[in-house]
Amino acid sequence: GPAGHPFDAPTAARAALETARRRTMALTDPVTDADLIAQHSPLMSPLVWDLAHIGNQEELWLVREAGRRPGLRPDLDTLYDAFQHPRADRPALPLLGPAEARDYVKAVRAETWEVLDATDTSADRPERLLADGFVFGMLAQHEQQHDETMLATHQLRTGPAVLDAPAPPPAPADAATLPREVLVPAGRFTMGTSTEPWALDNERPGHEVDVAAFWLDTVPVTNGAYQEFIAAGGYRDPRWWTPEGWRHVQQTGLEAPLFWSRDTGGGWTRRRFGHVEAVPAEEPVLHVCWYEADAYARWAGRRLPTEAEWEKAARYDPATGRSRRYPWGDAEPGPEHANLGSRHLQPSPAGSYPAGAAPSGARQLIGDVWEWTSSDFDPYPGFAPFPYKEYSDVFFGPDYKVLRGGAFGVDPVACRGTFRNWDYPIRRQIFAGFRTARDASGEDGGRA
Ligand code: AVJ
Ligand code: FE
Repeated sequence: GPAGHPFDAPTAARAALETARRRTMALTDPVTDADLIAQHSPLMSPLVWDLAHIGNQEELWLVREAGRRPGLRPDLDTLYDAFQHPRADRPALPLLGPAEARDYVKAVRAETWEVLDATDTSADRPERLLADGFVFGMLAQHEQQHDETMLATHQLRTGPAVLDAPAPPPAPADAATLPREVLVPAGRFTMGTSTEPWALDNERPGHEVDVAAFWLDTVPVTNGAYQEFIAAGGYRDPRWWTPEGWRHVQQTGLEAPLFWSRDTGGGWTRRRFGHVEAVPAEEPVLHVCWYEADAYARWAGRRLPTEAEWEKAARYDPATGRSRRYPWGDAEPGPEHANLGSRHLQPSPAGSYPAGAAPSGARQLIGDVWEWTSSDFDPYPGFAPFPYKEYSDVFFGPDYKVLRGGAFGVDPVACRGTFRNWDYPIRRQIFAGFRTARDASGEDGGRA
């Protein structure tokens, strides 16, 4: 593990897999069979597909690959291969029913524990799949990623609420007086990682990147600020949009974030996991697509940060010249650092988590909302697909934009300063917001 952080792979693997499974069950146990089978949006799979897909991937990688065992239901592989069946077609497949899917994931997990007990996960073993228990960490992250997808399905679903969580704490007293933006000085930093044990292939290898000085919003753009863009006619003015974005707005009639409605007084309400409520002005905006984020930034006289800028702001420590695992240092995320792990079912108010601030003073880089960056999803120099091309390699290119930082519904195991997410620039059902940036060239004298 990283210097100074002894890593107990079997203990970490067991805990991460148990946490993921508790969450999977919490997202499916309170749902009726009819609702598990139903397709709540053509963008999403039926929940029962995600459930059995989680089990099938675990069978494939932990039972068969890591455990060298015959497996339980290799006949299910094609049914639950995401590349063979687009989401919209999945309800028509002969899927396992809710009870069968629950039995299946349980049976797979029982074998997983036997495999874990029998596996040497020491850091120095030459099989990269098993060293540091990587493949167990990979499957815990896979399950958590599908849990987040299931959370998005819950949000899209109409009808009575089934999920509940306490509201996040109010913003700290200094939130109202934070500087609008923070300066990130010019210079090289290490982007990505070659040492983080459970980092996925697209986060590797660590490499030096030179970043010019720039200013970054101290906190994510809030609902209140975004409402000013709406009120200023932002959705009706082509000056703020890329040509593709403008075409998209014209075709779809976008006029506000997904799940927002105008109330009778001209204000905004939103639907959030089955509850309708006033849109809270101080909360980071959520459910906007890349085109909306990009247009808002241009309207504000700014731009989205590049992926390298975002990571430098989140990881670079000017005092040591090192890149940290998280904005606050190398310690695992705790409730004082970030809104992660579905403790709450909404972002925390802008300015929250001073203990999670980066050296620059930027807050909430980790947690609350995924943050759109201006960057396409491209491989780092020296990238090698591992352990399968379909995790990242087949998605590289200009079709996808990178998101960073993780949202309230992301588990810490699938979130770190190097973690990369990606989606199409039109997507809004994901838990995405953004912050803006601007060049600081000539202002800080940072370049020799
Ligand atoms: C990294 C979130 C884009 O959900 O499509 C799940 C993660 N990969 N199963 C996705 C993933 C394979 C992936 N994202
Ligand atoms: Fe998957």
